[in-house]
Amino acid sequence: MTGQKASHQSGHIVRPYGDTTGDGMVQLSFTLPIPHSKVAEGAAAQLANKMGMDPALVVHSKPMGPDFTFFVVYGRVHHLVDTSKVEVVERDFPLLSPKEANAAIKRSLRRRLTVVGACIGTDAHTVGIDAILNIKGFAGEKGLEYYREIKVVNLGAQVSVPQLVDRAIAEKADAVLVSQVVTQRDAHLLNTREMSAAFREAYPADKRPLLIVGGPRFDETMADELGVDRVFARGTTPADVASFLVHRLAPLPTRPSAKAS
Ligand code: B12
Repeated sequence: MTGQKASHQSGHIVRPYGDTTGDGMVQLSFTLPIPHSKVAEGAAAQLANKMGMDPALVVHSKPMGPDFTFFVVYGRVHHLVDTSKVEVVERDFPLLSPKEANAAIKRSLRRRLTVVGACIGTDAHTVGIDAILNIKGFAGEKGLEYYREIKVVNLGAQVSVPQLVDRAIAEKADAVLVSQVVTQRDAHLLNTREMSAAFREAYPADKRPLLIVGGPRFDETMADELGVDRVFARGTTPADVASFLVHRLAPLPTRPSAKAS
């Protein structure tokens, strides 16, 4: 289950806004492998034109070493955006406070819920997973370590997939939380697929822990493709994750009036 892929229902057509409503003005930045020069600026404008910006104005260009130039281009696009065709993963479970999450776990599992977290592969960016797990938390919310009914095992950075599987088995993990921040050469996708395949091999289907992956450049609609139960992207807070854990592992009895808001 990957959450609801919801599309916006209002059927609204919009265009970008720069100086006046609907004028179509956008700003784009990129780097070309050309030394800083007039020709480089012309090349940047040409690229922007080919991308549909017309007119395209190079408003900033800066040498990045001797052989590269960084540009900011400002210009008009003529495309329309139809918000009724937008597909996103909406939260399809209620957002709980730590108190509510603890109570649900206690009532449903009658033991603490164990999560094992790590940055896998060569990724050393621990700030994101720590934001979710460490007691100090993120965005004014306490992390999962603050939840009395959640046991957190944070393995830190550069954990190999076999190490992660072994530790998940040893800890009898209910959920495994993996962070991937580096996306060069699709490392985040390759590592996640390797991880989910290893868990499927190591566990019988009905015993496998919940697999959750997160990081700023993930596409939340890709859970099925990556073989995980949920993908969380930038801006995720600990309560989002705790609420999802409860929803999947310690569900509250359904109340007809409960809304996923
Ligand atoms: C801090 C930082 C570092 C620190 C990391 C320190 C540490 N202990 O984490 C240091 C200096 C070590 C570092 C090193 C490198 N970095 Co760096 N780094 C950053 C930086 C500036 C901030 C990242 C960060 O901390 N964000 C704050 C956290 C809170 O946000 P977050 O990670 O997105 O997490 C949130 C969500 O995504 C989500 N989330 C994240 N993980 C998870 C997991 C789960 C389970 C869940 C539910 C949610 C979740 O929840 C979090 C809270 O909302 C970014 C640029 C940027 N501004 O983002 C570059 C950046 C990530 N680094 C980058 C690079 C290239 C590197 C290096 C390769 C540089 C080099 N050439 O050496 C090395 C790689 C080291 C390695 N082996 O991984 C690139 C990656 C580019 C790419 N396409 O992959 C970036 C984007 C910079 C850039 N623009 O080039 N880096």
